[in-house]
Amino acid sequence: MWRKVLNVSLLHCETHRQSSLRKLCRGLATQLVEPQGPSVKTEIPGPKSKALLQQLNALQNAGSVQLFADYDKSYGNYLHDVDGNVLLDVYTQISSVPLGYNHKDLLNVFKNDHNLKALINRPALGVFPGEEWPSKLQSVLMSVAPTGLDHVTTMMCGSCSNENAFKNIFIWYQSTQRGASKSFSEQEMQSCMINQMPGSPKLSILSFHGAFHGRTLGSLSTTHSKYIHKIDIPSFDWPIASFPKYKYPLEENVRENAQEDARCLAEVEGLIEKYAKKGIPVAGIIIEPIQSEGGDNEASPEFFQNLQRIGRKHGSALLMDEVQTGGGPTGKLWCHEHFNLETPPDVVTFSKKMQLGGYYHGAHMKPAQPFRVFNTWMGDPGKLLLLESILNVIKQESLLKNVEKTGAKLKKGLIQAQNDYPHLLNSARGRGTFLAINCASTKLRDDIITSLRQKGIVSGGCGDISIRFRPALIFQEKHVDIFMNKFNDILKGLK
Ligand code: PSZ
Repeated sequence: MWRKVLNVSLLHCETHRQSSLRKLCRGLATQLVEPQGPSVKTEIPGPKSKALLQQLNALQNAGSVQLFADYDKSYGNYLHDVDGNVLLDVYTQISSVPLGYNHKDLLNVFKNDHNLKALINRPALGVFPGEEWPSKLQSVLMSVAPTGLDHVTTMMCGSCSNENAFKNIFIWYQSTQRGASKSFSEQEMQSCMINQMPGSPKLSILSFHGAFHGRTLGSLSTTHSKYIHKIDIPSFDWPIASFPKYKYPLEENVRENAQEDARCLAEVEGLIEKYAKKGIPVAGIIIEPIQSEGGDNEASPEFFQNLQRIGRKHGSALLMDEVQTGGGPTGKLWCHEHFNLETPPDVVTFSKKMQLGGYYHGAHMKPAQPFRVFNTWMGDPGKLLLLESILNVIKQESLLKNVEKTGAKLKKGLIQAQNDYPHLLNSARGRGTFLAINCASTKLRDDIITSLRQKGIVSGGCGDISIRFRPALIFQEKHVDIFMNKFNDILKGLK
């Protein structure tokens, strides 16, 4: 109805030849309003989604597709599907939509011709960057750089950010071994061409059980969340340590959880020593501030502080993978800033909510020669323009404060639910709106997610038994109420 009125008034505008009025009407037409709540008209996926699924399946394996969305109609916290269903989205494209759908400021970014040209004329940034690139990097990405990291390398996605960060760490490690001023030997230059030592050295990245760092060949060797990601793919022999598994509530299990930290840290140190002896030294340690795909597993600030100390003692760099945690959902732009590390991590990777991939790093990580970390696009100026607007909105609308407030309410609701249904739910946890809760079994978790979808809520699972929450930063307390009502209805039915 509202759309019809706007369309009619737009037509009316066209009959006037006054461009200012036309502009005003166009502005109005983009002012979609957020629905009051979800509305579900068909089973999900509905008939149209199913037909499209068939069409897509003829071209590729589309077995992971849940529904087809209508991105013209989707708005704010609500995802519309092609069957006319309207769903409250607490999953946001695997945690990658900071301002919800069709935010007005983002709709305006490419209405500016200059910005549109930056989008269309996508450069090979490593060779032909535009005049504005250095100043945009400075004013946008560096304005939110983690404390102490004054360099940035842009990339495409999360996997390739980690992948290139590994390369960067290996380059740094070898330069410390060789002495930065020394040039490559003839033997190194020749042997690397046939994947042999010493030019292709045996080095490793230590990762953690349950970790997810991407699916490209190098990053996949550090991913350990599900076998389906890894099976049939060759992997490096790199060390894998246990990630802490805490007992909840944290306040009641302080001693056990501290012991768990100590156990895992001892394992890290043991593995670093073992791999050094094996002739595959650990050049770097990669870790998520909160393990996400692996089940929203948290570790304490003390764990991270001690991990950094161990790395430093053995000459291994620390890479914080903030691909999923970065961009504000924990209440800080970078989750590791909750940990009070003694010194900045050596590398922090990002993607998802940040729109483009990449990594921040210290000056020591800057390769001495060009073309060592490089690809055609190396990021995307168009995405940086979107990020510029996103960061402005985060600041203007105090969205990190909003995340804290909304997250506190959601966490309270989840704790209440686990107290009411202790046989179904436990271990509510997380920071900001980056929250999760465990279900009594995998089947129960999957059933709850399916029931939520049928009630108009898009949520996601992680690990074997967890439901995770990854709403946009604009998620508000009223949305928490809508979610909790539906969630409690389902739990009541399961009693
Ligand atoms: O199944 C998948 O491939 C998924 S589901 C969620 C992700 C991937 N997350 C991506 C991710 C991440 O969460 C962390 C902590 N590090 C790296 C990645 C990889 O990012 P992309 O998917 O952009 O390559």
